[in-house]
Amino acid sequence: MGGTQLKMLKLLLLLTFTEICAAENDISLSVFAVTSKSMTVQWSDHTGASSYKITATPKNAPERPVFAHFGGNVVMGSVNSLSPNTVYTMQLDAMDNALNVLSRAETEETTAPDVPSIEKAYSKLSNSITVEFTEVSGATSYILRAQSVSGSFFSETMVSGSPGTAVQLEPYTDYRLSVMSVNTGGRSQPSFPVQARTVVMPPELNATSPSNDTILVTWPPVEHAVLYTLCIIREGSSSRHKVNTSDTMVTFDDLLPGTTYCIKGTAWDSEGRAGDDLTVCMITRPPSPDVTHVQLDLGRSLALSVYWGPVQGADSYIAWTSNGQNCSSTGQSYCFISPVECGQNHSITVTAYNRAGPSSPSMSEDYITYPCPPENIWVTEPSAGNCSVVWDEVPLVEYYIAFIKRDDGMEDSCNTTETTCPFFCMCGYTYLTTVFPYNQAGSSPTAHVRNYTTIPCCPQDVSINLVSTETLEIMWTPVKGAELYETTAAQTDDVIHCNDTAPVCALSDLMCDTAYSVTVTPCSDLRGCNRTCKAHTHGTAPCAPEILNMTQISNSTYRVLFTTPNSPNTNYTVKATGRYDTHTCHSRNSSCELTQLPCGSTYEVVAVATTTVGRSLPGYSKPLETGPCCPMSVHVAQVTQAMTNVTWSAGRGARSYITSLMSSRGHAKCHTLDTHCLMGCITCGTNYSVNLEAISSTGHMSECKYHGFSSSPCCPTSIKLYRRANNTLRVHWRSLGPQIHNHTVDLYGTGANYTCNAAAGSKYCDIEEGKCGDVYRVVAAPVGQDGVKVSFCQPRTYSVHCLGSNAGMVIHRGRRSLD
Ligand SMILES: *C1O[C@H](CO)[C@@H](O)[C@H](O)[C@H]1NC(C)=O
Ligand SMILES: *[C@@H]1O[C@H](CO)[C@@H](O)[C@H](O)[C@H]1NC(C)=O
Ligand SMILES: *[C@@H]1O[C@H](CO)[C@@H](O)[C@H](O)[C@H]1NC(C)=O
Ligand SMILES: *[C@@H]1O[C@H](CO)[C@@H](O)[C@H](O)[C@H]1NC(C)=O
Ligand SMILES: *[C@@H]1O[C@H](CO)[C@@H](O)[C@H](O)[C@H]1NC(C)=O
Ligand SMILES: *[C@@H]1O[C@H](CO)[C@@H](O)[C@H](O)[C@H]1NC(C)=O
Ligand SMILES: *[C@@H]1O[C@H](CO)[C@@H](O)[C@H](O)[C@H]1NC(C)=O
Ligand SMILES: *[C@@H]1O[C@H](CO)[C@@H](O)[C@H](O)[C@H]1NC(C)=O
Ligand SMILES: *[C@@H]1O[C@H](CO)[C@@H](O)[C@H](O)[C@H]1NC(C)=O
Ligand SMILES: *[C@@H]1O[C@H](CO)[C@@H](O)[C@H](O)[C@H]1NC(C)=O
Ligand SMILES: *[C@@H]1O[C@H](CO)[C@@H](O)[C@H](O)[C@H]1NC(C)=O
Ligand SMILES: *[C@@H]1O[C@H](CO)[C@@H](O)[C@H](O)[C@H]1NC(C)=O
Repeated sequence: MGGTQLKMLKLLLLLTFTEICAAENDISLSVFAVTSKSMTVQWSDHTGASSYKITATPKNAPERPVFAHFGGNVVMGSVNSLSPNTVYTMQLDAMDNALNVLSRAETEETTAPDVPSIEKAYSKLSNSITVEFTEVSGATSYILRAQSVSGSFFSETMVSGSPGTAVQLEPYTDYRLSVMSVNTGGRSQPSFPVQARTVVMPPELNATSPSNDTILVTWPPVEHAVLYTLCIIREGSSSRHKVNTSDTMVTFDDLLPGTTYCIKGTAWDSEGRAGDDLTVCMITRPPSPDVTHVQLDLGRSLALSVYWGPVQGADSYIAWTSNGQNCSSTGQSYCFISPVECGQNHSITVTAYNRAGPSSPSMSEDYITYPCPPENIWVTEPSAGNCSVVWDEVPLVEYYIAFIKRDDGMEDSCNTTETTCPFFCMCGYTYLTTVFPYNQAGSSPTAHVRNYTTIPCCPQDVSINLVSTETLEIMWTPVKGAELYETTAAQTDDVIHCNDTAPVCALSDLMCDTAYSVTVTPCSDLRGCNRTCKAHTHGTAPCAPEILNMTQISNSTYRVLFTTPNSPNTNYTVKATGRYDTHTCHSRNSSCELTQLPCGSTYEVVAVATTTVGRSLPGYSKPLETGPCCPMSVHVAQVTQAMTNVTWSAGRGARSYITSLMSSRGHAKCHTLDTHCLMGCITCGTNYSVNLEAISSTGHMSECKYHGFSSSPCCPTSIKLYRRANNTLRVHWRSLGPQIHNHTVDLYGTGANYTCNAAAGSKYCDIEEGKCGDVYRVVAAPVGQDGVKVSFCQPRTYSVHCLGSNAGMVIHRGRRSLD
């Protein structure tokens, strides 16, 4: 028991006293300490007590009680001469001066067992001494007390029996050792002490394996040691090797690599006592492994798998690449270096490790990674359709495989050692190209993709329709890859007419009768426009002809003159549309004739040009009015010798008429709204031509010719009536004009009427029975060729004298003749 334990005991004591004082009236009793032969009790102070008596009565033994007396100011006392290992009833009596018992208390306790005795004390270990002692009855345990001879060390160790070991001792130090027995009552007195010395400490071996076949053992010198013994045993073997040395370092060589050796070290003191031993086990460094296989793995990222043969005694392995990457493994004989870059040419070594350190590295193994994909890929198209994928050369390549995928799924590829791959590239497609370079490590799992879009193809089925005379509608089926179509018409100085995404365009406001060269150019945003599309020519409708003038060239035919604004070979059609009918004429030059137009009609005349392309717009219309119709019949009736009554039927379209009778000897004319007219100044016996002009309200005139008219023969003049000698009457006249007409003379006398005829050329005629003195009305008239007598010759009245006068008296009652 050290000093600290004592102090604890004192503190306990103090606490107990405090409790006792608290119980003021009743006296309390407790056992403070026991030994094999005594028992020490303590009690609380009782007021008024002048002395205390302690009685120790063995409880189960026939021995006599033992007493002890103490003064009134004492609160602790011992009873001696007790038997060891015996239960005693302890009684305390507090008494006054008259020895009256004031108060009493009782308790029970056992005395400690008997004192044991040491038989032998020796040191096997540098920090302990083992003590063999005799055991005593009743002891529940023993306390081994060790005290350094110098007195600086004190320890008590509880042991259950013999032998017991005192521990925590200093090496190579002398100690005094004694033993105490213990039971429930307390501990006995210490035994007779024995002196013993601890042995030297073991050498603190420090084993290292500087190489795969050596173990170096070093230790610091042990105090009081003069010699050391080291014994090495290979694990799992029974052969051992012993080395004695006074040095503090031993090297064991020719050992197996990666193998554990245990080394036991013992130090000896000058008295030849071996100290305790210490065993250290150490493994030699592992042998170098062999790289068996290096392989590239294509996982999520490129990794290098390194495989090696496992070696004995290795805890872990580290594989190093020549560019400083590493991986390690414990347990498995492979590891992965990741990420590994493409296009590398390096070597790898593997080193095994155990706690002794690393092995020598393995032989290095070369490896290459697959080539990096070319940084730049591009597509060239030196001429339309002839494309090539071209790429940068990359190192460590055996061959390249280039893939070309068209956007409709068609694929093409090249396996080449060159850096170009030609392929046919159709217009209007997008091509995705990529290049994978290969070497024996394989190929990069990823590669750059370059897309290339060709210029869109020209639309194949461009259809051009003339939708109106000046508008062309162009339609085509959309082509792949075209986002916009530019439609141009060459005649319009390359003006773009449509820029549209729709496959239709209307070119309007074009010039008539012009051939336009229409080009549809498909354009894509990426590549621009295909300027090689061929033009499609289509003409516009002919220009509209204009009617210049219309001339009547016969009673029913009109010549129409019009402009010819179109190219030769254009057909022109003139169309006259009337209220009841329509007339047309065609021509390739600038005029045509409308025939059989009825008189007295009005027409709208329009000219239209026609070519194979189409029809022009109609030109402006011009009105055409045919002349009024000539009356169907004209009748000329002579009213008097100098006057005719001309009558005619109405002519369609005519409002007024000019009628004229013409002869070489003069003419007569009248202008009237009526269908008849009287005309004077007619010369008898003359042939007249009969003409009529029918005039419409707008002034159009038709000239009409009719059968000629002959005026009647002239009435004779200078008619004389006279009496002949033999009572006959003679009528004499002069006749005008040719003497070709017979004459008839009628005499209307107061007595009788007479008639006589005269042959042509004759200038008189005679009447047989005339009476003188009578008055006669004489009408001499020529007889026409038709035998009809001219009716309008004027009568003359004569009175015939009987007296031989030759001539009658003329009573003039007629009109003047034209002559
Ligand atoms: C009457 O006389 C004329 C001649 O003077 C003659 O020629 C004629 O014959 C006569 N007539 C008759 C009936 O005699
Ligand atoms: C053992 O020896 C090595 C080298 O000789 C030294 O580095 C190490 O500190 C030593 N260890 C001990 C516990 O002495
Ligand atoms: C042990 O190491 C040496 C070099 O220190 C080396 O030459 C030898 O090959 C190694 N032995 C084995 C088995 O690895
Ligand atoms: C490409 O060509 C090389 C050498 O000519 C050949 O070894 C390889 O198998 C070919 N690859 C393919 C995918 O055809
Ligand atoms: C092609 O490349 C262009 C730009 O380089 C990109 O915008 C386009 O999306 C790509 N097209 C395809 C089909 O990959
Ligand atoms: C334009 O289109 C034509 C016909 O579709 C095609 O043959 C030609 O290659 C294209 N032009 C270009 C430059 O691709
Ligand atoms: C049509 O588009 C082209 C470019 O694509 C442009 O040069 C041209 O001016 C456009 N024409 C019209 C009429 O918008
Ligand atoms: C009709 O027009 C033509 C050409 O202008 C001209 O030569 C001709 O004289 C005209 N005719 C008439 C009757 O006006
Ligand atoms: C026109 O004149 C011709 C003779 O020149 C004649 O036969 C025809 O009947 C006439 N027609 C009209 C309508 O006057
Ligand atoms: C013009 O008309 C003629 C006869 O009607 C026809 O044969 C010819 O084909 C036409 N020409 C054109 C260009 O219409
Ligand atoms: C002329 O003839 C017409 C028709 O026959 C008749 O009505 C008219 O009175 C005649 N005029 C004269 C002066 O005879
Ligand atoms: C004229 O009279 C003669 C006889 O008297 C007759 O023979 C002739 O036919 C008449 N001529 C005409 C034109 O009437």
